[in-house]
Parts: sequence; structure tokens; C-alpha cells
Amino acid sequence: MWKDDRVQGQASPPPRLLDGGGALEVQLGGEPHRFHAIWLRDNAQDAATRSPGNGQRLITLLDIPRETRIADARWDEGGLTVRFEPDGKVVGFDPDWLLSRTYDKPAPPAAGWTGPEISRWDASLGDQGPVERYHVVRTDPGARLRWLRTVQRYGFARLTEAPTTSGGCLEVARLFGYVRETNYGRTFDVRAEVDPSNLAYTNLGLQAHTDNPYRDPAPGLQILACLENSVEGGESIVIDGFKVAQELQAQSPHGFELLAKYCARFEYAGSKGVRLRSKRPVIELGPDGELISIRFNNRSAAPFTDIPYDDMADYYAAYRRMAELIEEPALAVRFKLTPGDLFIVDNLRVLHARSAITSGGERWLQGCYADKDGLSSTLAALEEDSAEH
Ligand code: NM2
Ligand code: OGA
Ligand code: ZN
Repeated sequence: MWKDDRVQGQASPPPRLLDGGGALEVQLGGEPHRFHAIWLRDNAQDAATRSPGNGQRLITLLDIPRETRIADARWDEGGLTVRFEPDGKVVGFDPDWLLSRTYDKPAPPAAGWTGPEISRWDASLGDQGPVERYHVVRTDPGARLRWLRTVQRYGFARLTEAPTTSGGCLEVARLFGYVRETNYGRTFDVRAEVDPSNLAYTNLGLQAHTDNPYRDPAPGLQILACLENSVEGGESIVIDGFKVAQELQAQSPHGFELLAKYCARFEYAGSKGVRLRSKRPVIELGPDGELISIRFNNRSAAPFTDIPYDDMADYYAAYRRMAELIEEPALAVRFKLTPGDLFIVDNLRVLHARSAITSGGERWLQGCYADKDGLSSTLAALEEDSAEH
């Protein structure tokens, strides 16, 4: 591979210095790409800049002269070899490494965009959505990779034949990361209780929601496993909040803007000693307009006090439109959990609901939360392993 790059490098036109060495332009993957001198120097991969063992940067920005420029750049045995001034440092860059880190591209599209790793979905995702068998995912790294890719892409996946014993959801979390303990416990039991600390612990239906938006940060993942279910009703419904946001934006760009621009408030104060409060938008965008997360939970929405009087009526209209979209059967995947079934959701994206429990019998779900970084990290590591083999 490296040899081919060298051949490609030699065949490419020589790098061109720009702005008196403040930047350069190189051909990579058949396209011209510009890089700034300071960016290249800061991202040098040599052993004096980055620890070869752990890859961490050994220097600070202040160790790089402010007036850093490119004195000379050419393709040779070391890939793209760059000599910087004033310090005379020479650094080689692997063209593949550069190609996968280019930044000389058009600005991101309009607000609400998502990256290529995300696919938005509706009811056509399938009757019950993507599913794998627990013991296969547990024992076969290939199946685990497939399952984690699914979670990343759709923010939702199911498992069957999972343990029906208490603590099973912890085993599932261990497949990719770490449990997030909260005031509800390391795990929580979802079943009807006499004096419920949360409406989840009743037979009521629950409108589609993301869990715990009153937390900072809100849990990134939720696993809900079924241990018993002999009731009528109590069906599970999941909806892609990113799809909902997209539909809302198409129908009402202004409504989308309002839900992204102003913060809502969320609160949980349902048990002694717990007063959880947050102030975050229902649709959260990054500074570059990327759709980052959805927070929606009727039970724990607090009075909104951060929307100007003049925008409140329109804000509520948009909030209602979103609530209507969430009820759309065409957007929802619906299924009934039986013992041994579980599902995982990206809790900052996919909403889940349950229909009311309408008969006697036993229904016992057990859940836990986990952070998303653990899942992304395990997924990336498995991707790297599978690329090497
Ligand atoms: N439980 C099930 O976010 C919520 O309040 C939904 C969460 C109590 C952990 C319920
Ligand atoms: C929850 C919840 C769904 C269900 O506990 O957060 O949404 O099916 N439960 O009981
Ligand atoms: Zn919930």
C-alpha cells in the first residue's frame, strides 16, 4: 500500500507553496487539497511530537513558533516531506493519513445535517427493526461489530435470547462499554408499583420520549430488557428523532429553528433528595449545524422560561407539530417484547414509547443506561481489528 502511495505521490504534481509558505496545496486522491503550515506542524506524527506508544501529543502549541512557515515540500520516500522554518524541522506525512483528514472542502450544508455514519429511518426499517441473537453477539466479534454498527447507524437495535435473569442488561452493556449509574440505580426495574417514583413504574401508556433529559449529560444509551411479559398492551414503539427533526424542518423551517434556537427546561423531583434540572434545546445542533441530539419527554418538561414572549406561541406550535409527528405510525417501529428480548436506543436520538397495560399479569422490564463514548470506542477498535485481518 505504501509503495503504491509513493508511486502515486511521484506521479502527482509537486506540492505548491501558497501565501509565502503559510500553506501548501497537494494532490490527494486526484483532488487538490490545501493545508496550513501551522496545521501540518501541529499534526506532525514524528516521535518528538507524538509519543509513539500511546499516540498522545508531547508538545503544546506554544512549543511551535508563531511564525511557522513551510520552507520546502516535496514527494519522496517519506511521503510528503515538509521542511518548516524558522526551526528547520523536517516532517514526513503519509498521503493516506492526510487524505482522510483533509479540511479544504465546502462548508457543511444547512442546519440539521448528519454525517454519513447515520441513516434516518421510518416504519420501513422493518416490523421490529434490526435484530441479532445475544449469544452470537457475545461470542462472535464479527457479529458484535455488526450489531454495534447497527446501533451507530440507526440508534436502535434489538437482541433476542438474552438472559431473563436480573442483571442481564449489565452483561449487554459490558459487551461494549460501561454502565451509567443514576439515582434509579445501576439497573432499574420497570414494573407497576404502589407508590411509583416515576410514571414509568405504572400501567400507564408512555408517550414517546427520550429518558432523563433532566440530567446533565443525559444518558447516551438505554438498554431495556424484558424478563416477564404476560399482560395485554405494554407494547414498545421506537421513533427516529432525527427523522422527526428532518420532517419538521421540511414542513416548518421556522418551527425547526425555534426548537433548536431556544432552550427548553426539564425537571425530575419525584423522590426525596433528588432535584434534577436541566436547560437544553429540544433539538440540539452543533455550532456547524450538525444535528447532535433530541430531548423530548412530556412527563419531565418543566415550565419553559427561556423563550421570548414574542416567540412563545410559535414555539408551542412547533413543539405540537413535533408531538404530532411522533405519533405518526408511518415513522414508528412497533413490537412487543417477550422474555429474553431487549432493545438498545441512542437516547439522544431515538424516542421510545409504550402502550398502556390493559390487563392483569406480570410485566417486568429491567433497564440500564450507558455512555455513548464506550460504544463508539469499542466499535472503532473492532473496525480497526477487522481492517487488519
Ligand atoms: N426510569 C425508568 O426519563 C424518565 O424519567 C423515564 C426512567 C425511571 C429510569 C423513566
Ligand atoms: C422507561 C420506559 C418503557 C416500557 O422505563 O423509560 O420508557 O415499555 N419504559 O415500560
Ligand atoms: Zn423511557
